[in-house]
Amino acid sequence: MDVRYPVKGMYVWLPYGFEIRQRVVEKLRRKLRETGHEEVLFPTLIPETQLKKESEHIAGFEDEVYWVTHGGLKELDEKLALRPTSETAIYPMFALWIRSHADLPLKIFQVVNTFRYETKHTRPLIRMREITTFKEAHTAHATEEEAEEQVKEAVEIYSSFFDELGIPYIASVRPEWDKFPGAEYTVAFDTLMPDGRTLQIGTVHMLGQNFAKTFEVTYETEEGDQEYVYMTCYGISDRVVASMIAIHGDERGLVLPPDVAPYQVVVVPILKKGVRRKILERAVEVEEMLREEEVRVKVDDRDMSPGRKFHYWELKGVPLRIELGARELKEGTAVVFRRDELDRETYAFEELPEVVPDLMEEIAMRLRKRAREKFENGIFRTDSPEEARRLVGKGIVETGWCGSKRCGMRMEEEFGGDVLGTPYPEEDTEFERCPICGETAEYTVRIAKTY
Ligand code: 5CA
Ligand code: ZN
Repeated sequence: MDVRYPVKGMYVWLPYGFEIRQRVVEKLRRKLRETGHEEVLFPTLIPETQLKKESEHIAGFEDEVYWVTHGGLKELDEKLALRPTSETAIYPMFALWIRSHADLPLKIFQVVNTFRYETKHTRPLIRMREITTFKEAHTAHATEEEAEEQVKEAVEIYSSFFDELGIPYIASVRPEWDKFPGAEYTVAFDTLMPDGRTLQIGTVHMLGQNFAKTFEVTYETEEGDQEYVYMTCYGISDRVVASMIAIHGDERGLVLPPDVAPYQVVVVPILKKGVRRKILERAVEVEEMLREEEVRVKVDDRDMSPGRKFHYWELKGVPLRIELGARELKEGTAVVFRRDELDRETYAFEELPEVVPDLMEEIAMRLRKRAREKFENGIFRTDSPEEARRLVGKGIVETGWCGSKRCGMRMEEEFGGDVLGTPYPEEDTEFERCPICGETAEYTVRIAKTY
């Protein structure tokens, strides 16, 4: 991104980053379509009365809303909000669309930009005032059980999405004081960034009937009664790209999972007098061979030293580099360099169409495994408050909790982190006591320094 754009918290996507983003979004789109979600696109502006209708919701977002007050010089009759999220845009339309049980479940999503006047330190991809890749899904159901099932499905969709990108995560039920404004409860996905702080990379909210009651979203049951629907919503943003970059990257730059890499293979010809043309021809041959296997491949024939090209593509995170010189030409081989392990291996030229797809799969698995191991090493379990204080900041600390807000707040203060919540799905705690009050631990609770 170009971070020099002159509005705080707003950044410019550049072509290479944009292509990575596109592939990440497409992956998510596919998963949502496969599970019966349909894509829609709502307007960016929300009338003030509509935004303010759900009291808890607006209380949560009030400080973060950008307002459009004028059309040209004329003051608008009603202020319009730039959507901070779209519940209050979408649900009044749900009320019009949903008539009977036959219209349910309704599962839609959109990928849009949303606006939040964030007051915490803004950063590209992580805390933006214009969130440029806000994928929000919204669903309506006849029964509470079906809505609960939808929460589970959403958690599964996100889990497999993160898995494929090699992003490790844990899911937690956020504490009451940190749930989504207007929700019954929130399940959040957190990953661990290299500096020991967690990043919330996705959330699934059980909305119950709260918004349905506010916006009169009802349906006619088989018996002919009018009932409120149960709703869920869940979202993912640019933060997924941020965590992918931060978690897999190294001191040479990006390391991209082959799935979302704009180029999966770059071919660098190492030209030598006398055989220049032959080497270039060989490079193009490799390109064609791999393209046939649906590999995204590029021959870098720029007039630049091979060393500089190596650095250039390493910085960009291209998973595999094929080096072709006079020696390879003579021996009928190719040198293949792996970006993840920074390792070279020589293969017979004809083997490439088989070797390259295999290596890409291996790289994806290796990235995922390496990230998962590091993540597991950043999860600490302790029942000692001193230990907890020492470990918060190094990663995620799990300890016992009586469940009271008072003790939760005290943990935040004394341990110097935020309460991420309790494990999802719910599990019996291994801890005996709450380290603050000494009462029986009802839950395992997670605390970490957060972004
Ligand atoms: N309507 C619901 C579900 S879409 C909603 O708005 N949930 S949210 O507030 O939790 O946002 C969804 C996700 O967007 C969060 O889990 C977080 O990963 C991401 N997100 C939130 N604020 C920002 C921001 N300022 N910049 C980048 N990503 C953000
Ligand atoms: Zn307690």
